[in-house]
Amino acid sequence: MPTLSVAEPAAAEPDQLRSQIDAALDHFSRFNDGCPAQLQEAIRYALLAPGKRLRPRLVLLAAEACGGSIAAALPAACAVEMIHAYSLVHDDLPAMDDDDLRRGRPTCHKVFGEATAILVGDALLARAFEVLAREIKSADRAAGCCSVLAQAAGATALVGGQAADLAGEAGETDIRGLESIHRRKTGSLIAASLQLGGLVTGATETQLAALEQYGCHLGLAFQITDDLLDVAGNQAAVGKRLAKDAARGKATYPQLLGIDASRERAGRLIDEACSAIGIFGSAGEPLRKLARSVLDRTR
Ligand code: GRG
Repeated sequence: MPTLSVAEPAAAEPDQLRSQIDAALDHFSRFNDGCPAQLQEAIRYALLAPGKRLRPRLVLLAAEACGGSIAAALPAACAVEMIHAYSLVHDDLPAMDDDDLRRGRPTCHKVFGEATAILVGDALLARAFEVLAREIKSADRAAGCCSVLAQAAGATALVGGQAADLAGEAGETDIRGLESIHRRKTGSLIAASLQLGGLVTGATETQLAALEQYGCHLGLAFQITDDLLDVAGNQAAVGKRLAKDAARGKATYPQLLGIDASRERAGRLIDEACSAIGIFGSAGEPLRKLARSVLDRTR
């Protein structure tokens, strides 16, 4: 894997962050000759598709809040986006959520076939840890990042939440069951993103604990707004099929709490997320701004 060289931006403005993230994802998704051309094309189709890049932004902003640099945090930002992209590709498969639209485009298996889509997920999962292990310039910090991301992607978190969801564990009326699934399926990678940003920077225990709290509140709020978009969003803007949860009789926040109460709950969680990172002072403002933007999101 060639070394990534990045210019440090003057300030971490959202669009600058996005172009830095996309350039790094482009870099890390070029494989050498052992990777068949069609597999590489499919990996890049899934990874470079126009998602919001929420998780990598969180990594970078957490690193900055802790006094670190964007350049040092970019490999971790890419690693978490690779895990996220793999989970979307696998979630869209017929054996799981069976979707044909993702990020405004046909899903990976619709374009490249199911077998290739499974392999895309497998390759992204492996690449994420390769990038962390090779690119983080301290063996201890790299090991810490691998441990956090493996836990968040594993059987007690992302994969466990997905399994519980597929098994219909939440039932149709159980808010605690619903939150348990979302904390694992959605919240774990979001919380891990914050931890990664702190870990690459050598954050203190107090800073990591504040980021953990922020990540937990934000993760749940993000899922509530996802459920609200599923009910009342614009499909062209969201870029995926909507109203699927209701059609499948799945529990959602709007269905259990109503739309207004769901919005209020998301708002309270965002307030709590913003308070949790008070220790960072003005260095935490970009994270607070990002959290507030989740409440108004249209995609
Ligand atoms: C296959 C192990 C495995 C897990 C799948 C990603 C996932 C878990 C399921 C997709 C359905 C869903 C509602 C997941 C909750 C997380 C979520 C809201 C994903 C979409 O994240 P965004 O909105 O997507 O950040 P973009 O495309 O913008 O990156």
